[in-house]
Amino acid sequence: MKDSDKIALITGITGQDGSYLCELLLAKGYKVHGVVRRTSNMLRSRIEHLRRNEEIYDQQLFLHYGDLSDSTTLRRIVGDVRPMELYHLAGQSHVGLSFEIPESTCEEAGMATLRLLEVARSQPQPVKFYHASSSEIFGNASEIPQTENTPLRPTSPYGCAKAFATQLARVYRESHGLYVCNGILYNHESPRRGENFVTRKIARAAARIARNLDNELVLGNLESQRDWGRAQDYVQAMWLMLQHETADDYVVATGETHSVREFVDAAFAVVDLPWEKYVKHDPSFDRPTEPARLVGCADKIRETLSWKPAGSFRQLVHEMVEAELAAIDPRF
Ligand code: NAP
Ligand code: F7E
Repeated sequence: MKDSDKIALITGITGQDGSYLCELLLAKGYKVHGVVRRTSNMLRSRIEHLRRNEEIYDQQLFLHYGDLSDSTTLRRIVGDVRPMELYHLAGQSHVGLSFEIPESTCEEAGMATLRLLEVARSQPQPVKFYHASSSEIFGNASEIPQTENTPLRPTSPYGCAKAFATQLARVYRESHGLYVCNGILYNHESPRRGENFVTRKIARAAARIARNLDNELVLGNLESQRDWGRAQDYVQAMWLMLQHETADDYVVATGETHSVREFVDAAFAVVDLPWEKYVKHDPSFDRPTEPARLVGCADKIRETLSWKPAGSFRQLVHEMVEAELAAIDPRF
């Protein structure tokens, strides 16, 4: 089948990954359907440019109201849209917040995935299902780097919920023969990252301090290490997974780790400021528990699906700070 005959459904289309994935699929000629929640504010900033484009909106891109807690609506949407590919990305995605709101986090990341797997299983046509798993399932990882076979030892409510959903996806693949892939993605960032994730928070503060709009950046643990990649590369990996003949699980990562301190240092270097003067510590941003060193081995997806990430850590930091500077003053 040609890509231009394909229909995809994305949950979480308004999020960082959903918006990039939507653009990728539209560029391939897909008809893209997205599930959006009802909010008091109609502006959906990450996909607003697509919604305002008359050649795209309601021609190639269609939005449907739905919520992960509302299984009758989800079932109706899937039944009406009849997607060939279902990318399930929606849910509360902040690990730190999952300690504050564990029940809704587990409902969204765990139970909602089960509901959607059931919906996919009951469709008359085959549905290829992508589940947005996470490196957080490895938590206190028993080995470095982690692979698809590393045991699951999550250290946060978010990680527990993703581990539950990851195992369920495997069970549905093995017991019901459903085509379902777990993308075990390590942190991936972009100018569209939510403002309360550490990379965006740092990039935004560096730009605002440089333009005299702020005078400090308050952070938690500077020594935390993460394997940070580019979101645009990671949505390409999601698509590649569903193009393969057989469903499987794949780690998607750069294989490199950097500390929060290194990210701060690189971001402030872009605006040529000494970060030590502006960065303060507030223990309320520390987490009750942090995963051990999470670093992924992406050999399987590189070898099987020829996935290749573009760009380095320095380029990512640069891109994020430049985007913040441009948002303050588009002439730059
Ligand atoms: P994000 O920017 O936080 O986007 C989350 C999306 O889920 C938004 O579209 C949000 O809608 C939607 N959503 C949340 N709760 C919902 C609900 N109850 N009903 C319907 N929609 C709901 O997350 P992301 O960074 O794009 O990540 C996408 C997925 O990958 C998430 O499942 C995340 O846990 C997982 N993941 C992300 C990373 C990463 O580094 N980014 C790594 C591994 C796994 P609103 O716009 O209305 O809030
Ligand atoms: O934290 C430390 C914090 O919130 C990264 C999600 O996409 O990736 C993401 O989860 C590190 C942590 O991302 C602040 O303690 C210090 O060690 O940007 P983050 P995360 O928790 O790694 C995984 C793979 C996902 O699946 C998730 O959906 O940075 N840190 N100071 C801070 N973090 C935040 N947010 N804010 C701070 O002030």
